[in-house]
Amino acid sequence: MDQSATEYTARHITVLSDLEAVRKRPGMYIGGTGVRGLHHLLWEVVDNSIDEALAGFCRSIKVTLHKDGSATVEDDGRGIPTEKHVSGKNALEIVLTKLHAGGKFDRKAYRVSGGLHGVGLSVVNALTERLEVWVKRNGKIYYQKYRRGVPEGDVEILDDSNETGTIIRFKPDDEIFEVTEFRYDIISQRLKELAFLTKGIRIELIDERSGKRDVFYSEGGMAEYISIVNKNKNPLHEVIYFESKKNGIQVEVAIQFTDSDFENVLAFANNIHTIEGGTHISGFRSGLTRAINEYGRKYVKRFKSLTGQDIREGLTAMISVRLPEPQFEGQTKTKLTNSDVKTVVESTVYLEMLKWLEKHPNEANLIIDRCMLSLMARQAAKRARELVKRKNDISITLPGKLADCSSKNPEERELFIVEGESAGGSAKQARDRNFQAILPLRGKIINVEKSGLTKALKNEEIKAIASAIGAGIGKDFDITKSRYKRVIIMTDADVDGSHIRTLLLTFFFRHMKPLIENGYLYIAQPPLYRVKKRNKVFYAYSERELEDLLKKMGDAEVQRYKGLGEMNPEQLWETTMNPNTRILLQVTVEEALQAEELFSTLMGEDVEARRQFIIENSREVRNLDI
Ligand code: 0RA
Repeated sequence: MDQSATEYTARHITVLSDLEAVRKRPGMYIGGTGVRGLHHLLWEVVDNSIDEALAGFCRSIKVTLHKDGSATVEDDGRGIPTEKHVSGKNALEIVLTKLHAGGKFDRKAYRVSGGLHGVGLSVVNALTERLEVWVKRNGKIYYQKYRRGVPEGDVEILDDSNETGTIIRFKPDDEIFEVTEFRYDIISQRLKELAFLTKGIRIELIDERSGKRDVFYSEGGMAEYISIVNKNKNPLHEVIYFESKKNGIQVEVAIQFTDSDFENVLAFANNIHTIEGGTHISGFRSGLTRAINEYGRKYVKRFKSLTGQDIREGLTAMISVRLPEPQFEGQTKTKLTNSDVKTVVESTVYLEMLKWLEKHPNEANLIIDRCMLSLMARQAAKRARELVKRKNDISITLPGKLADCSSKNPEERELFIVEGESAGGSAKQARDRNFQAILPLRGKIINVEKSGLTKALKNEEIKAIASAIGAGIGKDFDITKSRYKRVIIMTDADVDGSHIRTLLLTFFFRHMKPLIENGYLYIAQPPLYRVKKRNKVFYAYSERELEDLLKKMGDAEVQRYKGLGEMNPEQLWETTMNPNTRILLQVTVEEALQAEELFSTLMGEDVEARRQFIIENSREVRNLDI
């Protein structure tokens, strides 16, 4: 056999085997084939463009969602290399077909965006029905197209051009993905986040399916983000911002203290939101605690040593680190574990913060006063808690409105938290009183994001929930004492219901986090419609399900449930409470955090935006796997 023919076959085989590996186990590369995996394709391409921006070569990115289900990402970076590779192939084809293309074209080792996704464009290519790429570089426009990862021809030159950049258009493969529809809400939220993380970059999002369009651009980046988050709070000073680079680790921090009771620290590693924290957060905390204590001891009369907790009450901050090989662990792979990051962040925060305090003595005093106040409040709260514990143990006096269940076996006991008296009444009739308890909430529960634990504990509804569960609250919470194995939030499928659900999620997240971490917290899914034809009855849990049902059944009698109270007890039992037929949504830390984040940060006090969000998402929670 002739030499070049063998070589061709060998090369051909590796490309095919890379492709097959990815198509056989897509989950290994993109984490799954649901909504999350689908969007990973887009993040992989966008992260490449962001990398060009971070390297200083790209100023704008445009993402277009097309009517045919494909998406285009366009940037004005250097363009993917189009030189001839040693193998004789065009580098562009190598980048798009070889796993970890290797050597000069493999940017994995030093890429700093998307460490979680960083799987390479060849993975995207392998999982798409078709992909087209245009590269403007060296005065030309290069083009190539692929089908399910296989080139449909060589790289061609289309035209001359004096611009540079890359355009990638791809359509996710419906043989691979369970869902192939890109979601505007998910994409716009992430692009907005990326714009704040990469100051100066312009990111445009166009949805040709709906006509929606957004442009995200932030001159001030993280500092601007912090001032938006704190828009409706009372900041004690201008946003503090600093950055550093040591041992290949780049650190950016924005800090602002407010007079609110809450800590809000957002952390990112290589642009990934590290929900589970990690070494960058611990470095930040110890650096900040050291700087403030040192300043206080040096310059403040009658100063008392402050704990990290005292210092962080009322603190809003954002930390972003970028490093070559990030390591992630944890349930959602969002905990950064590189140990050298802690040292670098700690020393940067300590030095820069101390320097800032010394330069701004008036603001420094305000901050120290604020921290001392937390210290006193903490000590007072501790005394009060001890008193309460002795006087009436929270777990002994059950709330009057609780309709408890009779089973003594904690493994099967369930608590339904229901909004309103009338829904509470239906639920009491519907339940299996052997193992299901009902706690109706009367008034609105307060927004714990805006008030501390002391205030929260004065709220009747919160007190009732805490005593029914009987496992304490805040630092004293002990999951092993929980009187129920499942705590189920059951609210109406309307705006008010979503609002209450969000408030409850925020409360549980802030003050009973182990309940979520251990998988005890659930959301009930009542149906939206009852569809009846002759004597057959069906339930629809979304608008789409209703449409599908009506298509199948033709003419039928449709009843819309405006609230749980409108269902008779049998219907409520069958659709929402019976363990054999109901659909429960288990709440994860990620979801609770998302609810809280949406609530407390980006939207702030923008009531209309918040209302709109709740309307759009009140049913979406069923497939919130992002
Ligand atoms: C490999 C090497 C270089 C750039 C890129 C890939 C690149 C990839 C994408 C994907 C979307 N936009 C992109 N922009 C650039 C470095 C090129 C050089 O050294 O000139």
